[in-house]
Amino acid sequence: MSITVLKSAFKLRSICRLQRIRGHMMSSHAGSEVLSEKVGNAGVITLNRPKALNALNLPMIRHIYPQLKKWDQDSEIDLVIIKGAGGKAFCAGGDIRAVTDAGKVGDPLAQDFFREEYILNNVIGTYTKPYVALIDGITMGGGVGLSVHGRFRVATEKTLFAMPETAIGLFPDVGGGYFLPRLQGRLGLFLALTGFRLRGRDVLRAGVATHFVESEKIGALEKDLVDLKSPSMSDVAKVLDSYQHQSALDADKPFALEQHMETINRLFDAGSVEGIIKNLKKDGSPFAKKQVETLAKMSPTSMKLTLKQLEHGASMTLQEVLVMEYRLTQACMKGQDFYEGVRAVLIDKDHSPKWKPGTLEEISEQSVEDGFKSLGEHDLKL
Ligand code: QUE
Repeated sequence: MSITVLKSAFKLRSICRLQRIRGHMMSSHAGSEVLSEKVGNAGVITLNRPKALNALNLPMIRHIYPQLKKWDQDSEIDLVIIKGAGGKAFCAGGDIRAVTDAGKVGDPLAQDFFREEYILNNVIGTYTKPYVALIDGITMGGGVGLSVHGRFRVATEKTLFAMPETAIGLFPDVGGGYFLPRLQGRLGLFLALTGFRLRGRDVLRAGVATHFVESEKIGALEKDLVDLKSPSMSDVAKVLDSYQHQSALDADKPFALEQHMETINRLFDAGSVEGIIKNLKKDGSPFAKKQVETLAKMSPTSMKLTLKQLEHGASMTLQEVLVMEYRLTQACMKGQDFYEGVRAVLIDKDHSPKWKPGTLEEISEQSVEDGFKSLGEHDLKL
């Protein structure tokens, strides 16, 4: 063997070893950011980045996805539970800052993150075993994608739900185009455009959660669930129903949006963002005025994309919606508002984004349509 061949063989081995070390570091890193364990007959996933409110990053997605696939085939596992560590959040969103950092320098993370996140959302939406998301705390954006497509979503008085993406120049993704238009009346469009926050029992009343259980009972509920022997969907439902029946907190408080639902349904039915804002201004009620103020802060481009996303999504499957949303992420990565929104809200925290274009009137129908165009071989495949 020549010296050169030996040298390159040595080099190759070093590279391989380095990659193995890197792989170990990545997996142990991810191992601490997500805990997965078998407890009784249950697979339990704990999102474990409490300081970041359990915001979802790519290593976490790469841990959860294969785990869920494996457990769906594992005869020892009868149900899956997903929860957040730290007591404050289930999951406050995606690690969007890392995504925009990558987008700026053309790093593939910007494509990989959304692609793999949506593939994970689809696995949850098509899971064959009972999937229980304990959304006991902040649940926004990416955290909604980890819960809302699952069979059971348990809210508590600590649940704070929002799809706030129009504030950062994005749009309510992770299947927002699927579940939002399926909520009562125009509630989903209202939540999508304004980023309105739902709390506690209202998350159930809106149809985002399937159950409401007091936070202090969540530990006992989890124990009862993992102790079930070969439970069916309806066995799991029975346990959740019985806990819900024992939770009377805020039971006689009306839905916070109840008195506004008729207004929302009428004013958000305009078919264009300009029309909705015109309707709200004409209405002139304190509630309508407040929504005009909120919408004035949102990215005009995001609002136009969002309206179309939900209109299309209303008659699409979850899979079709995720393909559409992946196209929209790539359009947002090509524009300016996503970077500017993340800067203003998550980096500098000045909450004064300078949107481009700055007004709805400046945005052409064509530029909105372009965001929905096929990416050809780069389209998301499910
Ligand atoms: C709007 C958003 C997001 C947001 C705040 C908004 C969002 C998101 C986060 C977030 C929160 C906590 C974290 C983190 C990100 O905040 O999408 O990394 O630790 O992910 O007003 O759309």
